[in-house]
Amino acid sequence: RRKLSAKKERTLGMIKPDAVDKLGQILDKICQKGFLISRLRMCRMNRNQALSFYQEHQSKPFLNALLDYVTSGPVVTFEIVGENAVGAWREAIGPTDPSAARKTAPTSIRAQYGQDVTFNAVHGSSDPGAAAREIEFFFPSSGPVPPNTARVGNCT
Ligand code: RTP
Ligand code: MG
Repeated sequence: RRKLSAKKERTLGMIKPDAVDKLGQILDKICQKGFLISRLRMCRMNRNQALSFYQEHQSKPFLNALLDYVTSGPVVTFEIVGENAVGAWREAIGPTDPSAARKTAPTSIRAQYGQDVTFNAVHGSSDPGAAAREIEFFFPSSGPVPPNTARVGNCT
């Protein structure tokens, strides 16, 4: 029986450029953990798009390294739908720093696929408000999502 407090949520997940060559393994792991992916696309962000996506980090010392990283190649982004999706997905990816993840959350995605605190393989929305904004960023509700057919599209 569903708990009264259980609420269906949405969150935005992203496989960052350095982990896209492990796409199959990471998607397998996501499915094994029981997540439902409702929409998914592959695209490449330009610097302005990445800055907009990471606007909460505008004044952080790691901003430029982060923008270099996420624009270095295509990303695979997806919407996850389910009870407590935001928190459950954050838990599944593990702590920001993969070396910490390997100690405290060894079965997490960052423990297995992350390299270091910058190159940490995956993203997860931090809260439901950020999730709504980030889902709209990659899956805009007005206008068609640009088709990515023969080649990887730009994230416009
Ligand atoms: P994310 O947003 O990607 O899910 O990661 P997060 O919440 O765990 O970490 P956040 O603080 O939001 O940082 C966003 C991304 O910036 C890079 N980063 N580098 N000290 C550093 O050099 C540093 N800290 C964070 C990571 O790629 C991180 O995921
Ligand atoms: Mg974050």
